[in-house]
Amino acid sequence: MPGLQQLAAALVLLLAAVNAADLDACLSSPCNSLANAVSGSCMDLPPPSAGFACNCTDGWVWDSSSFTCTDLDACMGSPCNNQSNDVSGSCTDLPPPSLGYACNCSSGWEWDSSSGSCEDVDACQPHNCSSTPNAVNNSCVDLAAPSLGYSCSCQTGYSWNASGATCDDNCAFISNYCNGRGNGSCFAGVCGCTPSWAGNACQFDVDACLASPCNSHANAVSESCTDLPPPSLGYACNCSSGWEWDSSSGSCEDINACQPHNYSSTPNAVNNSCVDLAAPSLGYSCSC
Ligand SMILES: *[C@@H]1O[C@H](CO)[C@@H](O)[C@H](O)[C@H]1NC(C)=O
Ligand SMILES: *[C@@H]1O[C@H](CO)[C@@H](O)[C@H](O)[C@H]1NC(C)=O
Ligand SMILES: *[C@@H]1O[C@H](CO)[C@@H](O)[C@H](O)[C@H]1NC(C)=O
Ligand SMILES: *[C@@H]1O[C@H](CO)[C@@H](O)[C@H](O)[C@H]1NC(C)=O
Ligand SMILES: *[C@@H]1O[C@H](CO)[C@@H](O)[C@H](O)[C@H]1NC(C)=O
Ligand SMILES: *[C@@H]1O[C@H](CO)[C@@H](O)[C@H](O)[C@H]1NC(C)=O
Ligand SMILES: *[C@@H]1O[C@H](CO)[C@@H](O)[C@H](O)[C@H]1NC(C)=O
Ligand SMILES: *[C@@H]1O[C@H](CO)[C@@H](O)[C@H](O)[C@H]1NC(C)=O
Ligand SMILES: *[C@@H]1O[C@H](CO)[C@@H](O)[C@H](O)[C@H]1NC(C)=O
Ligand SMILES: *[C@@H]1O[C@H](CO)[C@@H](O)[C@H](O)[C@H]1NC(C)=O
Ligand SMILES: [Ca+2]
Repeated sequence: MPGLQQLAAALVLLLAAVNAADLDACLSSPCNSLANAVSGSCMDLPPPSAGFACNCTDGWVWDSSSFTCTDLDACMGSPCNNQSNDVSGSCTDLPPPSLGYACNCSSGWEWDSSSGSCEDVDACQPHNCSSTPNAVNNSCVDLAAPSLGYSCSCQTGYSWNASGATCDDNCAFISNYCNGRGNGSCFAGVCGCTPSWAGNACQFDVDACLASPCNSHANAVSESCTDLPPPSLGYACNCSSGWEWDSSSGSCEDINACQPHNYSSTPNAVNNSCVDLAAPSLGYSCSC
């Protein structure tokens, strides 16, 4: 039956031709209408596959069984279980365009997507010590995880109080710190100071001139104030010519020209008859 054999051979050839014609699975441009696929990216797959593949936009990968762009589950291999300082089994797949994942980290660590690991939380990022009273600006030192703390260097006279995250006065930390300062006792974190001294270690002479008291005194020279040294709490003003500062009354008094000149020694004058002339005069007169 040579006719039948020829017919079978012709059918095989025909089927091969039909198959060859069907081979370009990209003819209808399927990638142009698929979600998250790149238009015009179709790739016909070689036989025996009758399928095609699309390029997918960032974060999506081609799934050759469903012929769709799918969001890959980056958590599939449980990658967080191998991290140090992670919470085991805590993986979160990141949505496209990311192909990555994030792990929950133990307290004191945080997920860093750039390094892909749990990193020690840097407590100095919000707390650079510049706004901590009596701390040295930008002196922050992060404490190693699991601690969430930090410490600041404190200015002279202060020590770091870790529980309050404050720079507290040395007298609260160092026993006998106030000895030799003020009255030797620490009160609410400050050495008790004897009169006219102030500061955490009684190191400042209280400036009695701060409020510019000489500006409001009659016959005083404005801004001429001189702070008197401790234990005085007072000040002295320069007075205009003819007046002088009297610390007992705290005012500029008319200079008494009769003090050195009682003129018992003035020839032909009446002894102790001196009369002081009113300021601004620096003169006096005697009865003769
Ligand atoms: C598809 O991806 C391949 C491999 O990354 C690239 O060579 C090709 O240019 C892409 N085609 C389109 C249309 O984006
Ligand atoms: C996880 O860690 C184990 C043991 O250290 C190691 O054998 C394995 O290859 C790691 N797996 C991955 C995905 O890194
Ligand atoms: C990971 O952290 C997120 C946000 O804090 C939380 O909602 C989630 O339950 C945590 N997952 C695990 C497994 O710890
Ligand atoms: C310190 O922190 C403050 C407040 O966050 C900020 O204004 C300042 O620029 C920081 N200083 C430095 C040197 O980072
Ligand atoms: C510290 O920073 C504060 C606020 O930024 C600023 O007012 C102060 O002058 C700074 N102190 C020093 C010693 O730089
Ligand atoms: C440290 O700070 C805490 C909290 O503010 C406070 O209770 C404690 O008295 C401070 N310690 C000292 C020694 O000042
Ligand atoms: C020391 O100074 C403190 C604070 O000014 C005061 O309360 C206390 O009475 C003083 N003590 C003595 C013995 O002077
Ligand atoms: C006040 O008097 C002192 C001493 O005579 C002098 O040195 C100083 O310059 C005077 N100051 C003013 C502001 O007049
Ligand atoms: C007057 O001054 C002289 C010399 O300074 C002095 O010896 C005398 O006691 C004074 N007399 C009176 C009454 O103050
Ligand atoms: C005045 O005082 C002088 C010296 O103290 C004395 O020598 C003289 O006798 C006195 N004159 C009168 C009138 O009291
Ligand atoms: Ca003083």
